[in-house]
Amino acid sequence: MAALEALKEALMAGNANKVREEVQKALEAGIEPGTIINDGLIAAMSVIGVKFKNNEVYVPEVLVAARAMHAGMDVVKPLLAGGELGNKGTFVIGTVKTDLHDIGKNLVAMMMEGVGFKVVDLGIDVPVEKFVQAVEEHKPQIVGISALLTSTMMQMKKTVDGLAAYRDQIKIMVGGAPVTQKFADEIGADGYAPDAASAAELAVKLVSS
Ligand code: B12
Repeated sequence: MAALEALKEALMAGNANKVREEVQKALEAGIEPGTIINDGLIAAMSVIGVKFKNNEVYVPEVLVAARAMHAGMDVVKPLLAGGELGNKGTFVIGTVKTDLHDIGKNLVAMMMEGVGFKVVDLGIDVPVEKFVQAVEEHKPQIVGISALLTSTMMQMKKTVDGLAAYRDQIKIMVGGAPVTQKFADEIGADGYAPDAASAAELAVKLVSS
């Protein structure tokens, strides 16, 4: 959508103030919050994700773009409660025990909020028991597990195993650079996605199936 081009450019440049301004302008122009999120914020963040994969941008650019996306989300989020995106339920997410990477997890969390989930972020270095406790407490529809190190992938399996008693209540999604669809199938996860935008699409599919 042409009206969102300036917003997308500001986000890709990591200019949080400009993103806030452009979101405000888009709202004043009558563009729906859901459209601003999907066709503006998420669309631009997806471009950054692809550029990162192709080594055209690096971690600092990803971080400033993510921060700019947050700034934009903060402006639209209050308008979403009960809005057109609806309430998809609760999404619990965390990075597995002994793994301290959280940039990708945070992007996934943000995208989930964008498509209407209430997100409970358990942070990094999350032991199996903490995932279990969060399921007991928050009764989520989906649990997302992130791992960035080959050495922590088995921790992901342990987490899936640890949640066995809840599998009739929750769907489990896994992701992170070393994770593949094949690995996700092997450890018995319900879903895998290679990036935050497809993770959000898959989550919506999982709760509506
Ligand atoms: C930034 C970074 C760090 C930062 C982390 C900062 C932070 N706050 O996260 C710091 C410096 C702390 C770090 C530390 C280490 N790191 Co590091 N790190 C990276 C780096 C450069 C980028 C990772 C990243 O943020 N990518 C950007 C995000 C957007 O991508 P992403 O995480 O893949 O997430 C996307 C998808 O995977 C998916 N996704 C992610 N999570 C989930 C979850 C679900 C449910 C779903 C559906 C999808 C999904 O969606 C995301 C968004 O699109 C990578 C190299 C690389 N190019 O990937 C190495 C890398 C991951 N690190 C590596 C290593 C070895 C380490 C250290 C062991 C280094 C050391 N010797 O100290 C430590 C380990 C610390 C620990 N215990 O965890 C290796 C891992 C090798 C391996 N195969 O195991 C890598 C690949 C670098 C390398 N080539 O050697 N690291």
